[in-house]
This record gives sequence, structure tokens and C-alpha cells, in this order.
Amino acid sequence: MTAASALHDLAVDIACEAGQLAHRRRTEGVRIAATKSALADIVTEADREVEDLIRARVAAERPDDGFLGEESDAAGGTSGITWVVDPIDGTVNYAYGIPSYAVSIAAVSGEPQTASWTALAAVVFNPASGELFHATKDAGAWLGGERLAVNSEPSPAGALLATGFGYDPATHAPALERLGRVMPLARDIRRIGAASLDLAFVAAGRLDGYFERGLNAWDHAAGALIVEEAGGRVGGSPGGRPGKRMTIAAGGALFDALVEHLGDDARD
Ligand code: LIP
Repeated sequence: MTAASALHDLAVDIACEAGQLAHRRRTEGVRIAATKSALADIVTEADREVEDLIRARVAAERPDDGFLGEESDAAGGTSGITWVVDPIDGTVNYAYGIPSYAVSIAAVSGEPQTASWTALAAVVFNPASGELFHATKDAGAWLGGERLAVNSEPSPAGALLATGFGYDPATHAPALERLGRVMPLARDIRRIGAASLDLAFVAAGRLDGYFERGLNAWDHAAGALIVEEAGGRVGGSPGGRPGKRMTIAAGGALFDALVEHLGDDARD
């Protein structure tokens, strides 16, 4: 077993346990614990509890690894591996009872910076649907046991695109203007509400492409590897990586078209 496949297997095991906890808490009723960057940017008690579980499992199995999670302080490690975690991606969906949320876990090597790390293993698990998207570097992307591949060419009707909007109301007008610039490429738009699922759906060919401004590393770390292992491209921020400025995911030709239509919002 390679180091990456061992990380993958651990990530899958932890994501399944964490997803079952998230789903159980959802059925019991969700309580908002706090708001963060804006009134709409909520964190539930389950977000915190699920991240605590993931962090404890990683610490027990790999005590020298680093940890970068949405709901707790970053911790450096000495092993060169960092776990990048969104315990419940799609928190607003989760709070409203919309079954589109996921545990997103990536294991990366190198400095814990999107611009420089190498993702080795990734899991995006939606416990509401039971769908487990996963990938190991250089070993393909999978939905359960089914190999995934991005759509290489959108339909002549246009691309089915997904995007998202930030929690800060001040970002909505420019986001709508940006959407208008991209619409000539689209047959339609989807707003799923969880970046990790948007990315996993691009990998699965359920979407032709996805773009969103303002994501955090834990939103895209796992989904980006799954898209790349499904033959897609991910970028949109300096250095050709996903990031706060923009995250774009698609097959090759559509990726370039999205960069062109997004203009300075995505150009290197
Ligand atoms: C969410 C992303 C979503 C984005 C939301 C939010 P969270 O992450 O998955 O794509 O549009 O603004 O960032 O907050 O649910 O972990």
C-alpha cells in the first residue's frame, strides 16, 4: 500500500464516521451555535462536534500531521502532511434540512497553502444521499466503486454550470454581474450550496463546470483533487490554483472559456 492510498483509506473511514454523526444530529434537530463573517455565515453545534471527531481521529492515527479545519484553530505538524477539513460543507443547506451537504476531507503534502501543497487523498461524503466521492493522487476519482470522468465537451445546447454566492450581501451585485458575463456559455445554472459537492458533480459529469469567488481552502481542497483525477482542470487564482479570488473547475475546453469570460476575476 502506498502512502497516498493509506491516507485515502483513513480519510474514507473518518469521513464515513463523521458523516454518520452529522446525519444523526440532523435528524435530532440542528442548533445554530454562532455566526461568523456575516449574519448569514452560520456555524451549527454539529459543525463543531463533527470537526472535533475528525480532529480526534486524525490525532489518534497520525499524531505528527497538521490540521486545517473550518471550525477550529490551524495546527502545524512535523510529518509534512496536513488534513484540510470542512466538517459540514453546505452548512446553510444542513441547517434548513436540504440534503445537499458533505463532509470534505483532503490530505495534502507540503506547506499547508493551497498555492503550494500537493493533494494526495480526498473524500467528499454526503451522508444524506450516501454518496461517497473519493480520489487518490494518480489513482483516479470514484463514486463508491464507479470510476468518474468529467464531461470533455458540453452539449451544443450549452454548459450546465454551477456557482455560488458569498455570505456578505455586498458581494451579491458583483457576483450577479459576473454570472451575466458567463451566461453566454450556459444552457442553465445550478446553485447547489456546497462547493465540495459542486466539484464532485463536475468530476461525475453531472455538471459541465463550476465557478465561485470567495471559497476557503477547506471548501475546495478535496473536491479539486477529485476533479483533477477525473480528468478535469481546477484553477482560477494566482499560480493556476483554486482560491479566494476564484475557483473554476471543468473539462479543458470549457475551463479556458470560463477563464476568458470571467476576465480579470480569473486571469493570471
Ligand atoms: C459554503 C460553500 C458554498 C458557498 C457558501 C459557503 P460552508 O461553505 O460550500 O459553495 O457558496 O458561501 O462558503 O460555509 O457551508 O462550509
